[in-house]
Amino acid sequence: TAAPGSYGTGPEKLLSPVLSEIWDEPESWTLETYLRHDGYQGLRKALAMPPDDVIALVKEAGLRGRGGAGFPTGMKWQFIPQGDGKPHYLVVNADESEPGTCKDIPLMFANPHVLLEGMLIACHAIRSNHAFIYLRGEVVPVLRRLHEAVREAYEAGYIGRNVLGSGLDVDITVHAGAGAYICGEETALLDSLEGRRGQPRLRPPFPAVAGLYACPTVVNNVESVASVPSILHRGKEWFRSMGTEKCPGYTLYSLSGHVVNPGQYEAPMGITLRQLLELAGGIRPGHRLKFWTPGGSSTPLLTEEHLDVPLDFDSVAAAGSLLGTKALQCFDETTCVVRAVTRWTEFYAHESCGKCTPCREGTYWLVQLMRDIEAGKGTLSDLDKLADISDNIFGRSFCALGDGAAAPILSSLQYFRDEYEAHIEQRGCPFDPAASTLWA
Ligand code: L3W
Ligand code: SF4
Repeated sequence: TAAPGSYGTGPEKLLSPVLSEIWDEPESWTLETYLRHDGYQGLRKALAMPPDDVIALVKEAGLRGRGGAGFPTGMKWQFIPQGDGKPHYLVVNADESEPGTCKDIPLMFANPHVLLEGMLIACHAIRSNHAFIYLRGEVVPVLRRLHEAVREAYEAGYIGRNVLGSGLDVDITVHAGAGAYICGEETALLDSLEGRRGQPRLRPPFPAVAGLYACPTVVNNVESVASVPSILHRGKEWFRSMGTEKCPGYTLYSLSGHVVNPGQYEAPMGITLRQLLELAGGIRPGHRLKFWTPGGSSTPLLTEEHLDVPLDFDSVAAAGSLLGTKALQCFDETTCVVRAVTRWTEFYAHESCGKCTPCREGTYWLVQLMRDIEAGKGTLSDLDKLADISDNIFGRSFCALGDGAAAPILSSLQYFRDEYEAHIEQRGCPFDPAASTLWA
């Protein structure tokens, strides 16, 4: 493990373990281990500061949301009205379900206390007495670990009445969802938490104005909240010494697919996929990168020509995609792009909540067309239909799921139209499915 710092001179300098610093420690998830590594020191500092100063510090550190959109965390906290007489809520979005996205679950599993500490700091900042963790329900081991960490923190006086003698009262509730991807959308999550069917609400009003039980609510991703304690403990200059000017700090990049050593790589914002692959042993021997996703399957595909794009929100957007959740799924030249996109399209059609017509109907038709093309039963005019339906979903759907469904299709047509045409002309898939099998 290398000390946090700027990178550029060797592979070991690329890593900045902060969130993952104690993951390899024995029983890293216990309060005892966390306290041995400066645990809850950030909270102590925060409690000695007025809430607005905490918000200003997080804002000046430049932390941007790690759940996909990159919205400035401090600014979101600042939206919460003061003196409005209503309860304020903090809700942590732990419903990690985006294909390829796998950072929040290991983070909570290995070090649940860093999340709890971040939540307590956020509650102090936004003047909230009740925070929730909305966890993807399938991950029962993480649910148990969170329950145990919350119990430990209550017993030790970090959660509950008069936290560390500061006068702050905070309760934390862990809630397990029931397995719908749409409940990762912040307003659907709130509906689900209130006991209703999880479907997105119209925004505005944003949750900061009318969120949980129609009260001002901050909804933050797990990694965003877990990044806060070290900012309090080590300072905004330290945080800003890593990453880029507009996108400071470190983050978790999740490498998967045809990579020699897939896993979590914690590095400064703005590292490139080429550098990450160097750390991860590269693409499997004898093969080369064909396409990849910067942030899960909702983000437009990129190719080998984008290996040197800095992985920060602005640079990836300038390259025509989105950084999203930093789920870097890498596929080598043996992968049929039509097959990969078909699987993702089936996922979105299955997870569409049905509230709006472009997504509900459009994803159904996209699946029919993609399956036909993959099976060699498509026609060239189907490619125009695919693009047309995708255009009618993208930007015309009620929430981001629709855009996410259209993104892999539109980008794969942009970069690999010849491969779609080959399926049509050869009346079948030109690839050997066994060749691309991961870890065959
Ligand atoms: C108050 C305003 N608040 C914006 C808040 C808003 C939200 C945040 C960002 O989607 C993306 C999506 C996925 N007053 C505000 C305001 N806010 N204006 O800022 O909002 P937004 O709309 O830019 O994004 P979002 O709805 O949070 C997130 C993409 O991330 N994504 C995610 C994948 C899935 C997971 C998962 O499985 N856990 O994260 C991947 O790319 O497609 O585009 O809080 O309230 N004026
Ligand atoms: Fe539901 Fe899809 Fe419309 Fe979102 S875009 S509201 S998931 S139907």
